[in-house]
Amino acid sequence: MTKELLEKKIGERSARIGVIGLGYVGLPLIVEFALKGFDCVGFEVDKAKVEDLNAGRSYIVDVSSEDVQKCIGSGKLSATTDFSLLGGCDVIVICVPTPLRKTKDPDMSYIISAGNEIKHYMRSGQMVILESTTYPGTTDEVLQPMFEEKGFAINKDFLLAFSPERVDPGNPQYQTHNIPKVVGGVSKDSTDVAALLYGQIVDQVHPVSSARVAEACKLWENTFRAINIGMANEMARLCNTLGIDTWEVVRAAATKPFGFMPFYPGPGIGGHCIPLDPHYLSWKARQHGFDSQFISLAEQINSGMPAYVVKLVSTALNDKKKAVNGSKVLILGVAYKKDIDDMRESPALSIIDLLRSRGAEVIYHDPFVPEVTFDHAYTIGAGEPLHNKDLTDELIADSDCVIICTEHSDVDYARVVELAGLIVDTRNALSEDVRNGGKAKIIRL
Ligand code: SAJ
Repeated sequence: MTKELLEKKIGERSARIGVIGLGYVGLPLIVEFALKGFDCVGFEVDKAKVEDLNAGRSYIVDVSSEDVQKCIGSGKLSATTDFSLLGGCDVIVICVPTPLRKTKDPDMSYIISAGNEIKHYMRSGQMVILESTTYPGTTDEVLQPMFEEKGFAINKDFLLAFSPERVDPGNPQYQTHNIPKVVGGVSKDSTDVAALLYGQIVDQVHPVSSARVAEACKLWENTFRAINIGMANEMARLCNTLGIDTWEVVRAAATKPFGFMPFYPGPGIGGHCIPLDPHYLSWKARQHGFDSQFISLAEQINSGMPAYVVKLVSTALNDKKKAVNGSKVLILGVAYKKDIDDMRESPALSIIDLLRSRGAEVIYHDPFVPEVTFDHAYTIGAGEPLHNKDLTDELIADSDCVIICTEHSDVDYARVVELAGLIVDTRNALSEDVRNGGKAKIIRL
């Protein structure tokens, strides 16, 4: 039976592991398995990634090129675009994107494409694990029938499980090995063997009774964040209305040693997870006639923050008898969160678009992001990329308003406060001393 066969191979680390999708989830995962001595094959549709990896170069901030070189050099890791090699893998982990369509419905095309590749080359004795964040039911409703259509039977011929990824890009404290791994199979055998597999590379594995529980767990985690960030953003607007310092309130509330977890207001939420994942849950719920009000309310508040920031800018310029139209606005930090280079769903894109559509000249400085491109979803500038500008004294002094969108660590904020006339700080990046050290008028969320 597949269980015994795979348990033996995993135990003696002779199991050959395939990972489909070598992005911020798949690459750290496959490198962990390769460093532990498993023979690994990474499957990618992006030739450039394959070439980088086989040349020993990492393109993911949390994976060192040294580790990639070690794995490639030892022959434990290779990357390929040739999906026929899937047939030679004992375990296949799917780490492909799960974006939203324009209609905010799940885009399952990447999972289905990966499933079809696996199905095409499938042989008896394999285990498939899905890590991509998706709605409860995907593993047993979408993937399992694909493999059974080919005449394979669960447990007898294959095992199938879901294990949510929990990568927090740029987090120096938590990396693959010390983030507890939730694992749920479509059968007990699947749960047991998937738990055994992950136990080879992570300190703590948490088995659950089904793939659906594991899928729902991930969405609960990220929905929890989206809703609490939404609450922080609404509280910021409420405190602003009452003339209360939001950040001082959150800092004070965070002194409560139990029953409270601080979240902070910001210019909106970015990344490929928090803005999107809750919609996978609400979409599935709607299929069963359940309307999740919290998810849609959080989306409404969070997606409204860029416009709120632009309103703050407009009011502040107006107080200086300036219009947005014709003003020069400098954006500090455009990545979706601090000290990373990822632009996906970054609220800075919406802020830039709103300002430019109102006639402002917008420039940006972000040491992590050399170029920003706008697709046709934005009002103007589609196809006309913006390029990172060096943070010179002139650039700061010439701006009518500086917006701190992302609080990267390596920016000299004291110099910005000294030279700028007006600053809108959406991240509380400016300490009280820095705020008091310069002449700039400072507006905070
Ligand atoms: N944000 C706020 N206020 C906050 C926290 C975050 O405005 O209090 C914003 C951030 O600036 C960012 C967005 O929300 O634009 C998402 O931030 P995030 O910290 O959730 O970061 P992600 O999306 O890169 O990673 C998250 C993981 N982060 C944490 O748990 C801290 C985790 O939820 C998941 O492992 C990951 O998404 C994922 O891949 O699902």
